[in-house]
Amino acid sequence: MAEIYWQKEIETASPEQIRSWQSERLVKTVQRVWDNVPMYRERMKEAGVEPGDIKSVDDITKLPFTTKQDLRDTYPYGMFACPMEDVVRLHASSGTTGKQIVVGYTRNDLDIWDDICARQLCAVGATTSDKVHVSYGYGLFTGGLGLHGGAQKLGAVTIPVSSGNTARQITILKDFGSTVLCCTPSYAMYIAETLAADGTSPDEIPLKAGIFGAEPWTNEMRRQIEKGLGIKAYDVYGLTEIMGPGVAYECSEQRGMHVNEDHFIIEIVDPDTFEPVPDGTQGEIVFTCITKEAFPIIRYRTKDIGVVTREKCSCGRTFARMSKPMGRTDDMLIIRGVNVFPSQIETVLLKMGYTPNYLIEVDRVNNLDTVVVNVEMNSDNFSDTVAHISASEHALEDEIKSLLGVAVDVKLVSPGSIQRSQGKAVRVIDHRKLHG
Ligand code: DLL
Repeated sequence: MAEIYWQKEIETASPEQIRSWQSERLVKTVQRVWDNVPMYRERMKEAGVEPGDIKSVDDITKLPFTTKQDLRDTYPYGMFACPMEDVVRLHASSGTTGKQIVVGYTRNDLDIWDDICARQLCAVGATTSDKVHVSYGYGLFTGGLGLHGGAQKLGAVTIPVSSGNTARQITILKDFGSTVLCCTPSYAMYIAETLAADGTSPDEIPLKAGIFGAEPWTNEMRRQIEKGLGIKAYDVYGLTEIMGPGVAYECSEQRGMHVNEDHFIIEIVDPDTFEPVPDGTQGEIVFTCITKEAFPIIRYRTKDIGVVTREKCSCGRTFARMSKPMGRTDDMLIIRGVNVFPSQIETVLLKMGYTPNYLIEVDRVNNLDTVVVNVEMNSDNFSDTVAHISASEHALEDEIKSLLGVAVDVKLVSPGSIQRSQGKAVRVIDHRKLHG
């Protein structure tokens, strides 16, 4: 497929040009937050830094980090860097715990957001002839309106379906002839499953590509979605605090997501010492927004774990690429001293022929952490014989133990018994937190 760009000169700019944009924009942003956001001014004073000390992108490490707690402490509008008259949209995110956080956008911020989502759409081959079916939730969540804005700016036919009512999603896919689907990967799996149950072959719908993100998903899951929907599935990354979807986007090479470096600076830091780590080393992803007017955030610790590379990509884009985040530091399970991400368990399950319908339950019994991985059987590996089920459970337990080094109990459950998700899937229930 020929690569299509939305803003070719920017997406293929030289590394020197990108650094020069970043330096110029970082300097301006630091001055903007110093002038308008008391929290940043205080933090910078505490760190002994003034706007004049920030002359280029190399000086970014002099600036203090921002955390979700800072956003909660300044709730709702304490970190806005422009007068409320200039704000034209609010979004919010509650996360799994704690008070929600509120972010704002000026007209210019929305324009940039539309552009970066249009870059994503072009990178998957979408043009004005495409029909973009947006099944991310609309509302305070950024998924729906984010991709919607990109599709509309691109000039594609935008179909604002939002999430839920899966039977209706399928009718629309068929009758309206959607060609690009945008939703969470777990919802894409559910749509594929419903399509199969409906007796519809993927060849009967014109869908050709999907833009899936907002939660971790593995390459094994990508293959199942591609098969189930008869499409090519692409990853998209983003978070409310930074912008929403489109902070980083996958191209046809599918070897990491290009970070929109003309708007965001990415750093990877050691999650314990917060010192920057070299490219290629795994760590916590940190972002700085350098063009946002309403909500420019400085060195935001995302808690997502990933790797960045600046190796050349054959798609022609020059922006650095980040790996699929394997999970968040707060989703990492520490099981008897071993660190495990749910996505690593998912990789094993899918390799062994199961579907990504699973639920991990963690508990503490007699001061010992226990983990039960509930996994759905499917038509290929279904059995109702106790001996057979038990042998399959042991085979999965052995594989998880040998690949990840942790002992878990696997419980095979009947097809369809694990709740399906229409947005972000719940993969873990931690009974320890619920008791505590
Ligand atoms: O999930 C924004 C979004 C909407 C991204 C639609 C992509 C598509 P939040 O609700 O604030 O925003 O959640 C952000 O979701 O810190 C990651 O932990 C996770 N996440 C987002 N995209 C990916 C991805 C949206 N592609 C949090 N892979 C982030 C893995 C992802 N995790």
